[in-house]
Amino acid sequence: MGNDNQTKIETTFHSGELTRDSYEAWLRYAPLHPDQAKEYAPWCETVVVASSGHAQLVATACEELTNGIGSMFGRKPQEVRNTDRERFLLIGTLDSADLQGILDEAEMEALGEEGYVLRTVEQPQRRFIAIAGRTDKGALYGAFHFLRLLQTGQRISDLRVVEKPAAKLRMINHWDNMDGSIERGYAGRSLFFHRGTFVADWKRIRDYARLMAAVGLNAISINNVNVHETETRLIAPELLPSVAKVADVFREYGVRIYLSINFASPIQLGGLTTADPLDPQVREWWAERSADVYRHIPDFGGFLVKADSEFQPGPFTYGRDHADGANMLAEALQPYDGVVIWRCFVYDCLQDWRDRSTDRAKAAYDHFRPLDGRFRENVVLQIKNGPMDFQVREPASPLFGGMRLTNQLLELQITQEYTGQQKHLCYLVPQWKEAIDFDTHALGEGSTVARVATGASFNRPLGGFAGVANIGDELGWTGHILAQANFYGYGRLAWHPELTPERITDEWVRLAFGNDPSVVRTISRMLLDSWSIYENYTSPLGVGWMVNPGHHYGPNVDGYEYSVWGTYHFADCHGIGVDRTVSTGTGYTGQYHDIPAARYESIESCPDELLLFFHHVPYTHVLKSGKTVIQHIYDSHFEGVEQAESLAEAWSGLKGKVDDDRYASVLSRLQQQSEHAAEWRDVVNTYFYRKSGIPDAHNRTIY
Ligand code: GCV
Repeated sequence: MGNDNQTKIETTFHSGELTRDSYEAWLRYAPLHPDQAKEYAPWCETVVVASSGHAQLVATACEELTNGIGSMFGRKPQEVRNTDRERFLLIGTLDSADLQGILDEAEMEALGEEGYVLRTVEQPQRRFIAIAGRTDKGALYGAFHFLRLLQTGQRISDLRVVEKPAAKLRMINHWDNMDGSIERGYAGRSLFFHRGTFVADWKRIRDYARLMAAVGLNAISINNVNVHETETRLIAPELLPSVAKVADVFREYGVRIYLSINFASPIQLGGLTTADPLDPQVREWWAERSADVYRHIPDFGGFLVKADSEFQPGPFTYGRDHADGANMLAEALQPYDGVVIWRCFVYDCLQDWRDRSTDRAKAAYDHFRPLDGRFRENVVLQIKNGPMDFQVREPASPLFGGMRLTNQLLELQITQEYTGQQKHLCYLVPQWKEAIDFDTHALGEGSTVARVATGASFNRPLGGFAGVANIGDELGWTGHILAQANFYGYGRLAWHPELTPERITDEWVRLAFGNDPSVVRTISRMLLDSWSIYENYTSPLGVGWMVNPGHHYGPNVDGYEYSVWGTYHFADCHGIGVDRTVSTGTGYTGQYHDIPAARYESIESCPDELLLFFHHVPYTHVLKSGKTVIQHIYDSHFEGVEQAESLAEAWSGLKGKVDDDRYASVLSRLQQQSEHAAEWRDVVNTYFYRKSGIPDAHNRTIY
């Protein structure tokens, strides 16, 4: 099994389709610079394993450590139980005899279930680096951290690292269908499914689990939240053994498996006449199904649910609300410590343009805020970062901080649905960081989305992050090789939301491309600038959408304006933007707490980049930048194309400094991006020139 897959991958590497580097992503473990190897070698020749009792993940950690070191030094370390060497690595759990006394009680407590220490310990006769967790999972994360230090050229002779994740749930959502397609997937077909069955490429899945664990991710849902007929059967007896096999592979890396379920399963699968969450037969059906799921997968994470959203079934059909629906499932999972992750992406997708008071942005808050306090403790509400749908620029969702008695999870989209579909470079870490750092003011200053979502603000038992995967079966995982940085960055932020985009970027570039300063500088700059470049040549000033409906690629200013989906920018010959104020608009600004509400309500204090999200203004309105809205649209679109071209130029300068295959693959996408950026510029500028009749102050070509 494993060998077949190995052969398949080897063959493809050698055929030159893509290098091993792109497959290995941030776990390349490239040979070290000789000076670094010399500095690290005395520590890294021997690994001592210290664990008490059954600790499966310590074995995984040890395997990672010895393989990683072997690859970087050209020689694997010796793995022993005891050593008389002067220097060595000691990996394991803190309760083992060798690691006793390294931390005091309080420090131990602070580490939690998944934390770890990396500590250089000096004892008479021996010095060692302890890589240790309170649990074996902590030790695994510690091993990956230590390997990262070596790969990125950090000092290790005086380590005092203590880490624990900010959030309990650090999850990946796959939108994979069992026919092998991926909804909004841009990197090939599903890793899990093919023609209605399981791919069973265990080597590949294991390598994916490694990539996840290396950035601290601990949960995965493997099927699309839009659950079709075949996927409904994933919780049925005939498919559960296969799900269990996938779970076995992820378990080796501390990742728990979840399934998206169909709320109407009792009807479609169970043959009942109703899926009413208050019906005793329905409740019993879910209890039985859950019991069966746990018979197959004792550490199953739980169910992810998209209900009453975009034509998915849900409790509304029976006159029940989301709390009734979620609680019914939560009750079924409770005996096994399972969790219900209930999505808040609920809105009227057929809103009429004549109805100016209905506002899609308000929908999630309107539906869920009144239910605060009604959800069981093992329900988590999954909320998209913004109130719309992963646009290039949106304000943070006011549901964060709007609820106090409900567990919450921040949903981010790693896959680039509206942000260039992995043809364009659009590094989203800076965007996510803005959402994470947004101050809801729910408990006064400092109640950031990060603190709310991780449960810290309101002392909630559960919380965290869910990222929609950008992964497919292409050898480089993400289509655009530089889009790997989005996956990496998501994992790092989910672990540690306080990390800066600069720090995460620097890490990723070093791991993926090595430590050559000019390479690190160039690629980091490209990544960090790319979101704002993409924004420049696409939808201006927070207005969003303007993409082709359906597939969401390429410019179409009125694509949604005149479609049945009801998502508007209201551009006419006088002005553009959506009035979401309390005083004259839809009232959306009133969903925020006082300080952000006031900031967005007033046209004077509303930040330029979100102006058209909150206000309808004439094209001649003068921004804080001093430009009129129309001139800003022209300037940013001309500039965006030049910037996109400069990305390709910057990359060209790396020829010979990065491997040829990744070089060529990225270059061709950057060239494509420049062409598409020019198309965006021309379509958007021409549209607004003709609507407004106002010429460009610099008289550039506008068709
Ligand atoms: C999985 C957007 C996407 C859909 C996606 C939906 C969701 O509308 O275009 O493909 O469906 O969000 O998040 O449920």
